[in-house]
Amino acid sequence: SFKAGANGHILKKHCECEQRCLSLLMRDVLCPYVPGYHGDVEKDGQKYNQMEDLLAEFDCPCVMDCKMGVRTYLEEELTKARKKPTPRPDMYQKMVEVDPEAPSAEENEQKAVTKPRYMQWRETISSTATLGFRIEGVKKEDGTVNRDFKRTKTREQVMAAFRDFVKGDKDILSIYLARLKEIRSTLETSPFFKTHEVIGSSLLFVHDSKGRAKVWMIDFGKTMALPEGQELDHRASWQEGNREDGYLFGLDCLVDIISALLDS
Ligand code: 4IP
Ligand code: ADP
Ligand code: MN
Repeated sequence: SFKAGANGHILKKHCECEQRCLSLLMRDVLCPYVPGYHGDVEKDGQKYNQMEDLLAEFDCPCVMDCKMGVRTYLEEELTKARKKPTPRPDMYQKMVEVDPEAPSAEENEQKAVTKPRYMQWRETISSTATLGFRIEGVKKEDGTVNRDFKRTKTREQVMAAFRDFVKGDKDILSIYLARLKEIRSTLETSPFFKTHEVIGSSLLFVHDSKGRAKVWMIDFGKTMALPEGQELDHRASWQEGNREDGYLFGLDCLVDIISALLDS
């Protein structure tokens, strides 16, 4: 769903929700931590959002995508699945590929699961449910991609993955840590962040062998404005209806884990 665009921009398949968020973010204190947004364009009959290529300033970048929050689906997907459950054979398939024992007898019968059921299962086999974030994938400098983190769950497993990602380089880790703390303190004052439920968004870690390292917030396809007057804490636990996402809970854990790596 991505394409290379003009003057170093990248094109991501258009999404109304993401467009709205990126536009608002350009005027928010979070602006330095999200890709620059350059409006929408149409190419070969498909609409795209045009944004800054975050990898442009790096040589052979190493990239890690961490999906933030304790919850990875919208509350409305839960309501929908209850009212009118859509069987998802594709998600059943993805589930048995990781763990044939995971589906219930009924799910095995249907050869399908609902979306929230799949998403919750993904949250609990990974670190999402306990640490408030999970590693989605890593791209090495040679371009090889590793998406095999579905069962990376414990603090120790996450630490090992980060250690491997930076190849033990503490200078890179300390740049990452400083940037994460900067993002955290900015999030705590951001009007945008206070008034949005941030679901399925990632922190993108990028470094290269020249010692450059940076982190950005990306993917606002499921970031929703709250009703007028409502605000989120982003650390409180989620109860259905309160729309808490656990974003800062996860960021606190991430900061803690990288600090521990630096101290070891
Ligand atoms: C995917 O599961 C991811 O959770 C996607 O989220 C989600 O897209 C997909 O839902 C779901 O199948 P795996 O990562 O286990 O393959 P993201 O795009 O943030 O990675 P949504 O639409 O929820 O963003 P479906 O319903 O699109 O298949
Ligand atoms: P999706 O909605 O399909 O999950 P994301 O926005 O999360 O898409 O992006 C998927 C991947 O594409 C990210 O993990 C990252 O590697 C890459 N990516 C996304 N946005 C940018 C960007 N602005 N610059 C460079 N790479 C990006
Ligand atoms: Mn994503």
